[in-house]
Amino acid sequence: MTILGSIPYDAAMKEELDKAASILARSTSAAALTGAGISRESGIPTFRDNDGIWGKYRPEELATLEGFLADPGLVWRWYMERLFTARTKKPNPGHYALARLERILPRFVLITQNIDDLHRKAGSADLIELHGNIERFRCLEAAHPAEYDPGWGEEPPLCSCGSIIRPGVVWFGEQLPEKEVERAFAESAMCDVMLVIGTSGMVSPASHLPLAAKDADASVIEINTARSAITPLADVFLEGPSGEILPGLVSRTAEIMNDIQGN
Ligand code: BJW
Repeated sequence: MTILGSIPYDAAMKEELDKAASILARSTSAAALTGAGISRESGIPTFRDNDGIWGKYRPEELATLEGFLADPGLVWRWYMERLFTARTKKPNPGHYALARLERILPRFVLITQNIDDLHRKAGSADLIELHGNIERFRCLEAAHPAEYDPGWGEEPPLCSCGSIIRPGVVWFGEQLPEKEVERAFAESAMCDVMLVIGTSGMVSPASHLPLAAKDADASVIEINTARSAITPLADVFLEGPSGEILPGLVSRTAEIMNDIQGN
């Protein structure tokens, strides 16, 4: 891994950014894995930073099936509040840059752990949502999908089958959606470069995807405001906010692609 040494920060950063852009510009199959950090500049808190969600709330009470069964109303109200907040948030330049990357690279798939829908709002089309989506709901017993209804109240509503409706997100101890997780591992094993953006790499199985990419000889480019569990794997580590770094990285990638094509 190249680390930023004693050379001035801006020069070292430019060199790293060029290196990352050059890898991306030559890729034939790219993937990205995003986490909560990419949405922080949209005003959505992360989970494990100092001001993160798990510093204020107990995951075992709010993000497990056991917690939901113990107090369905508490969990329901928490997700409704987060749903209404998420709806007021807009994609930031990092989300838009990834949507642009999908348009310029020959092949690009975006794998996200986020439930906030901001990648889709930014225009990313080939999107794998590993942990569900805050806009989706299903019933507990039969997994019948449910559409959000503005008439819903403070307690989880009932499905037509009689079972209670739960948020369509993945809680701790639950399996990830099978098709999504299978495709995410398949894409990771076949990509030649994986961008890893704004994730602490603490939660499995998502945290295994960069390893799967690395095992298949892909380059790993990480963008994060701090070192993470993924950093030791990274070929290039771009330290800083993704909303600032990604637009420049994608523009530089487009320039190099143009040069390669002789334009
Ligand atoms: C920036 C930035 C900026 C900031 N720019 N960067 C023991 C018991 C039970 C289970 C387990 C166990 N040990 C392991 C497990 C498995 C468990 C797990 O991994 N737990 C670990 C925490 C230990 N995983 C699971 O349970 C998963 N299921 C599973 O494995 O099934 C099989 C199984 C079953 C039973 C037993 C064992 C295996 C399911 C995981 C579900 C995760 N769900 C959540 C909540 C989703 C719904 C909701 O939002 O309410 O998903 S938890 C939360 O963490 C959320 C996230 O998607 C996920 C990952 O977090 P992320 O995105 O990495 O955020 P942070 O906050 O951690 O990091 C932010 C990063 O951004 C930081 O690095 C910052 O520096 C950076 N950053 N600003 C760039 N501007």
